[in-house]
Amino acid sequence: MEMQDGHAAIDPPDGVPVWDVDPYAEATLAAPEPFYEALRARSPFAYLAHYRMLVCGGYDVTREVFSDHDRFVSSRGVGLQDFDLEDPWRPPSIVLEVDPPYHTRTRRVITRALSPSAVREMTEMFRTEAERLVDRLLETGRFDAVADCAEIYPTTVFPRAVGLRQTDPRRLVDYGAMVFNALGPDNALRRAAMAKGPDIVPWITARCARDELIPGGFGATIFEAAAKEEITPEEAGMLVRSLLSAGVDTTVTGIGNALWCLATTPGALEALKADPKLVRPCIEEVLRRTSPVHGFCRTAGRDTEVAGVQIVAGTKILCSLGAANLDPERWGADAGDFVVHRRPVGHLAFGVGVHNCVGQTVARAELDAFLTAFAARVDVLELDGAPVWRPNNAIRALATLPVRIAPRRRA
Ligand code: OVM
Repeated sequence: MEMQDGHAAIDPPDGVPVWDVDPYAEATLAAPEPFYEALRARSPFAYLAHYRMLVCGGYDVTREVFSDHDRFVSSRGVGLQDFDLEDPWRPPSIVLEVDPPYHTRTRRVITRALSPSAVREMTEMFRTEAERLVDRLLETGRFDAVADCAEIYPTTVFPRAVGLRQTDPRRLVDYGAMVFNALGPDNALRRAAMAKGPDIVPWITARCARDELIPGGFGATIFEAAAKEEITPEEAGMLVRSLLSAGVDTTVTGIGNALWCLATTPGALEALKADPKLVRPCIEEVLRRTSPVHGFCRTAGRDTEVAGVQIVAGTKILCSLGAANLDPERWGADAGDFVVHRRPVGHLAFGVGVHNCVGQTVARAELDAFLTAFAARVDVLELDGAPVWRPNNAIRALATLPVRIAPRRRA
């Protein structure tokens, strides 16, 4: 068997267009919308000549592949590498990179740790910290919405919600970026991220020990399941690692992308200020419009067919959540616009199916606390320079977003 980028090289299935685009090129990652449109034009699938695998981005087909865990497995990795054929860079996640029935057992524990009632206990702390941060930003007036805001808020509240005794915002953000870059090919982004491993990975691993977790947090709940022998203590540590992998860079990205949407859409902040109940739909529209996690792969566990295309066992399929979330066939002709009133039910930003984001209640609560505090205090939000995107093999995030804010509209 021929290998390509850690997976079996497949031939183009009948009827599937061969395409020489590189979805992981930094220019594509930094400005993905033209790629998304060209991808949807090739629906249901295109063959990536560069990586000898499939890609999809139409809403219906992406949803079908992503939600069918029987045919399209996660246990062989959700990046380009096929874990049946190559060893992953770290022990696989026991919730992301596994299939039912094992997945059902670990997922149950992490679902409990991040349940709505567990998150509700954190909302007061989320709100207090959001108000404190926005007040500080208003004193400055001009700042980088990424370094001075989006990276500050989750690294303040999330380690406390997990119950970490020790924290390090830089390492937490960089570990997330590393885990997500690892899902791409062996490109410069992945290599630069991996180079930070020796500094970050031992520190992260140490944070996952039972004695490092304060009672009352998400982490302690996971270790309670070990005490009840639902999972082993080793599995508990691995699930805490999942919280630290998926809980920081994603929400940092969500807040940065939310401020980008508000700063670049006339009238959006005013609409939020006029109706605080619009914060929740606004969060969903930010997620749809910007897809903080832009794509994950699945692997065909057996020969199958989707939308008339024959797919052979072992085929890697890149599912472009970003493309599906902007599909005009699903969202209408204005799919590319940020429409704060849209209520985009069914967006795929948190995935779909048994692997759908288990932390989405936490993510929404953080975004809600932050945007509620922001809309209540800030009357003017303007770009103060050009936004710059930070390419990542699986995350669509900003590097910098210079903004100016003011508490009162100028005369
Ligand atoms: C994990 C995990 C879960 C979701 C996303 C993620 C790729 C990692 O369990 O480690 O980032």
